[in-house]
Amino acid sequence: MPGPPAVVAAETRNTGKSDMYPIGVVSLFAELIDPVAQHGVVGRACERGLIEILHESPRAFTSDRHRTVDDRPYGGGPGMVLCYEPTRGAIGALRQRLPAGVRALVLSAQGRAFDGALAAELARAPGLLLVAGRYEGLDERIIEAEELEEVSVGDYVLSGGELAAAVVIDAVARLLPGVLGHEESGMRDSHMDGLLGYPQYTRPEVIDGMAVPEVLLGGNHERIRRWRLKLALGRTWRRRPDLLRARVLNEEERELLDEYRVESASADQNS
Ligand code: 9D3
Repeated sequence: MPGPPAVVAAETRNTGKSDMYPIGVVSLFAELIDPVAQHGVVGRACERGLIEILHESPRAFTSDRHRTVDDRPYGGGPGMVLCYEPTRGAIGALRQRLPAGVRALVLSAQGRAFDGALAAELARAPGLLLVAGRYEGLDERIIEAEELEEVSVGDYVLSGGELAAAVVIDAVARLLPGVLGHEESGMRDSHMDGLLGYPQYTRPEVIDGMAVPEVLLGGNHERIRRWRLKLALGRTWRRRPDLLRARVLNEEERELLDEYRVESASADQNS
């Protein structure tokens, strides 16, 4: 049931509420970001006026007959480069509609790695301006003149910045006041922060010979809490030791992780 586009042209901006978080997006392909703004947590935040996503295309700021937005790179080489004038035109139009002090980012494979700490910083800003490149990138002078911060979403090559912009929008929106319901936000500031998730199960109790762990059926909430914390610690230790090194463990957590290690060592011997 896709409704009207949630990513709207910049001139159709709503009346700005004080608790509204505006996000400007410069992109040639707003259609790639729109699904994120139409569904789930971000979709509801848009509907409720907690965030607003404004879009401008560099295409609208061309003056030649062919609406040229890109050109060949100086020095030669493959691909095309987004041109200075149309891109700055789109950025300028959005800046007029955004408050002073927005964080201005360009999504780029050459950027600093996006993570939860940066998402939290961005959520504390009065709004966000995201520039999504296509082709081989944008003319470097756009980044310099607009003082854009270069941000990457991971070490792999995408075809453009739009999906990365959608990732940033989703991660930031979840941290804005009022965006998550009580149940969801309760999960956020829990003691499991900075750890991978624990295993989840739902009905039926046994399927294809695989049973739900006994502890989860008993209703002993303290045992369940400790089992989940142990599994979260164990998985993080095995899969993401970098996350564990960045986190201080309390005494209970150290004990539970030691238990996990002992149990997984004896399990290794059995296999
Ligand atoms: C070395 C020449 N190019 C590789 C084909 C560099 C390059 C240009 C353009 C690499 C990627 C892109 C398009 N990617 C993005 O715009 C992008 C991105 C990414 O590719 N990976 C992770 N995060 C991001 S944010 C934007």
